[in-house]
Amino acid sequence: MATSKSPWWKSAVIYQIYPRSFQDSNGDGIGDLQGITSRLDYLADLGIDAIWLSPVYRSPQDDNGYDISDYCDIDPMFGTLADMDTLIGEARKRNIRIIMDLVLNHSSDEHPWFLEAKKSRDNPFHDYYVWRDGNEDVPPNDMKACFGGSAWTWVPDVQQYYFHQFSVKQPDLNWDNPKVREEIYKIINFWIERGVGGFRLDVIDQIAKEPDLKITNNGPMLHAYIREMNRHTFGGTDLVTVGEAWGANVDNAKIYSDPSGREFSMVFQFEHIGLDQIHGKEKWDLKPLDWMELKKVLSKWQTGLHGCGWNSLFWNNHDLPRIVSRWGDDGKYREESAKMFATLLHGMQGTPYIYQGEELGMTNAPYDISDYRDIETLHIYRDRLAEGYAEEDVMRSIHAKGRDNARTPMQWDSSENAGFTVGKPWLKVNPNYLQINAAEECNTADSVFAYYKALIALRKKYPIFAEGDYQLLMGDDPDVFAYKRTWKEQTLYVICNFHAKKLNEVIPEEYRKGTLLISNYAEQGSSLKPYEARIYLEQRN
Ligand code: TEU
Ligand code: CA
Repeated sequence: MATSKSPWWKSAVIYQIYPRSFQDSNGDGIGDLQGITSRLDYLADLGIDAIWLSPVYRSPQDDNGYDISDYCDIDPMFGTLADMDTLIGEARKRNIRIIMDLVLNHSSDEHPWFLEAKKSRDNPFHDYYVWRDGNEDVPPNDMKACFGGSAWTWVPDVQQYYFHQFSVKQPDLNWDNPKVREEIYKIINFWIERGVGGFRLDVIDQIAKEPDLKITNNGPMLHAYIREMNRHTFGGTDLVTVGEAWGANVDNAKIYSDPSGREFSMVFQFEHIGLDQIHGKEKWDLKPLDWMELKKVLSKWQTGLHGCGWNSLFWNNHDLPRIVSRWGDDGKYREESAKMFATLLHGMQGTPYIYQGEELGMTNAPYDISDYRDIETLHIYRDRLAEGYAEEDVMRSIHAKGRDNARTPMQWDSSENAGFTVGKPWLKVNPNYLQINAAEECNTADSVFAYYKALIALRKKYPIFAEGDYQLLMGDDPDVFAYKRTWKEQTLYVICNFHAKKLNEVIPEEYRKGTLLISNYAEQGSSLKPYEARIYLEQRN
């Protein structure tokens, strides 16, 4: 429990659900809302406070729901508004809040606004989107879309190009049009009235784009738009709001998450996530993680926002590969490394996010290209082959970084399709579900699941997890990631071995003299075993 003046989300743990991959209830091979409701007891047992639900709105599913054609209805594939109300109500009974994913930078090209907008230049909806003149063969500039090709698509009926930062089916909304902003506030208030607990705002740093200047994120009007949205919707409520911002740095994160509450509760930023790609290139251009850099970056965010902003803490989401496969060991030390990463993150200040299956130590899924479904993966495969890359190099990148690594169905038990569906799953189940599944782990005292559960319980029990400051220890040590957190008469020592090797260096006695709160090994020596992690609590006087 945080202090009385602290908002609830400062001591909360948020669990992300990717609905199409969580639990299917009707055998069509696609996860749905009734499926999620049926698994709420599992989440209550884990101890989480809120669920961030990836989009379930009506959508043609070009980008798995991040292309919305009706913001105030549920896609029939996922259920109905009544199912959503049931989920919200059943979750509330278990003290779990539902956080909706708002995709406000763009809509689907099948949204009624866009269907109107592309009819004629004088259509009242035309200016809901971003258009530029040009001629059919020469786009306004050379900006590229995230999922392949130009960011500009020609519409013969209006003799103009529309702008899209993502796929051709995700036209960018024009936030400079006050009517668009009003419509957006209505949508947000619709969900607030339905009883949701907050919002995750997709690529929010890209809404104030200035395509003529080739500005995508952090446009000049960005914070003005966010503040206006805040005033007209969630401002002054106890809702949690988290802005996804690939372009955030410590300085602007303080603006986004200023404790005055003018913008958001926190931002979801990715600086640590880019540390295993070649600088200035794409995520597919792999380089080994520089572990010292990871220490530096995470520490910078911890000290940078202490007292003047708020961090989101995460390794995983629906766009990222699985952490044990990425930076840990998904073979021999799968469990130890999964627990070590959990310790490192959950010991920090901020709100931890757990992405479905992370609490089981789920791994990447190195499939053939024909087994992947993600629009981004399929594009990069085609584009890179066309550019002359060797197929095996492209596949190595996809196996390391492809988004479907995170999207394989949740592994519930050892029955067919891991208990995810009785039908044919939309994306292949990872064959390792026989060893890695929830049923097994819920019944095992030292499982990854049990470890996450214990970490969550510690955050609830000791306010120091939410409140304490941060100081990096053993900063020059190439193997140990250690830090201390101080609050009132308490100090927390978090000590982790990032590697598969047993270390020789002795951990100073001073760090080890408190009570051991948690560890991924049964016995603790003066040095660290492979991927060993510990948290000690020292109580003064
Ligand atoms: O992601 C933002 C984003 O920029 C991603 O495209 C990201 O760069 C990529 O996944 C990493 O390779 C958000 C959503 O999380 C993502 O699922 C959507 O596809 C995207 O926005 C468009 O809405
Ligand atoms: Ca279904």
